[in-house]
Amino acid sequence: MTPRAPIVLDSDPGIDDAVALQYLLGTGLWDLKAYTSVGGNLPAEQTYLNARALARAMRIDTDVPVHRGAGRPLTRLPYRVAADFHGPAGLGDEKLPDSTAAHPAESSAQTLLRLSREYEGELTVCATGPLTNVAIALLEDPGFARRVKKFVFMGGAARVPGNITPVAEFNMWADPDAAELVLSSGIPFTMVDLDASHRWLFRPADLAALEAAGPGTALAARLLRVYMEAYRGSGGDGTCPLHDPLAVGVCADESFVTLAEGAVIVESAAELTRGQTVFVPSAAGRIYYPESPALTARARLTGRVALGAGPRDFTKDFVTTLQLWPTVG
Ligand SMILES: [Ca+2]
Repeated sequence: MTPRAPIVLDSDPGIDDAVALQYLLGTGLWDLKAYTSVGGNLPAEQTYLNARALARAMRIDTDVPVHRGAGRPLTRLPYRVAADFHGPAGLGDEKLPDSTAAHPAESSAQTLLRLSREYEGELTVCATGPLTNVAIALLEDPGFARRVKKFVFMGGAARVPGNITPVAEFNMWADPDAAELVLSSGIPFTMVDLDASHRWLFRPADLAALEAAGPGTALAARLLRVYMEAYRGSGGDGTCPLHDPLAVGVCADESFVTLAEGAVIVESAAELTRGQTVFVPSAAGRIYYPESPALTARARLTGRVALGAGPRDFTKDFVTTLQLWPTVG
């Protein structure tokens, strides 16, 4: 049997973050070394409490430490509550009990740094919230970028509209300075953006399958029902995207998406286009900004960007895999 690979999930739970954690555990592929919370969908203290409660509900709180993220974005005002999509406390209508685990002194960013040293060249980092913690780790030690094996994040919109402004995806918008710092660090990144996540939808039939699967998926089904209603309320068709779970899926199998090589430059100066992710494809082989040596150099810091769905059915894998990790509550 292949040993399970070390991973950190850096997350701002949040409904889709919550089911992304259950999906990660269900795959059986990963050795989850830490669950590092970050502010985003909610203020940092609430995402930390939600992460602890989820760790308990998923029966990992005695094995996997949960860490507290930075109290605010790098330069912006504190995170606010995205209650429209995630409910007033971030997890729909749930009131999950807190874990009884001790509160670790180590912050999320410190944990990322420590694990990047302990598992140099092996560690996968999956981020499903704003990139504040990862940016702080890089500010503390730029070597973080070359020690991680792979950095996969949910965020951005390469060629499709945004979901918080016409051009910006929420995670990139919430801390654009952090995002630009991370994506210009040389870290080997894979961006799982709206271009891909809006292609793998969770449908009423999938919800029915989870509801029929018994108590182990009841929490996920209740959360996803709220999430689907939120999307319906904002003009959706009764389905919801699987943003954060897809990023976890891509950590193990890139065939869920179609990838292209290129730079992603995040707008962090202008307010109108704050958090816009400008995708500069490598394939074209041309220089897009000949009059700006800085942008020309920046465009050479490339990674992999999801531009659409891939051949393997992610929604199907998600629904099956959740059932392999029953939760309590
Ligand atoms: Ca998230």
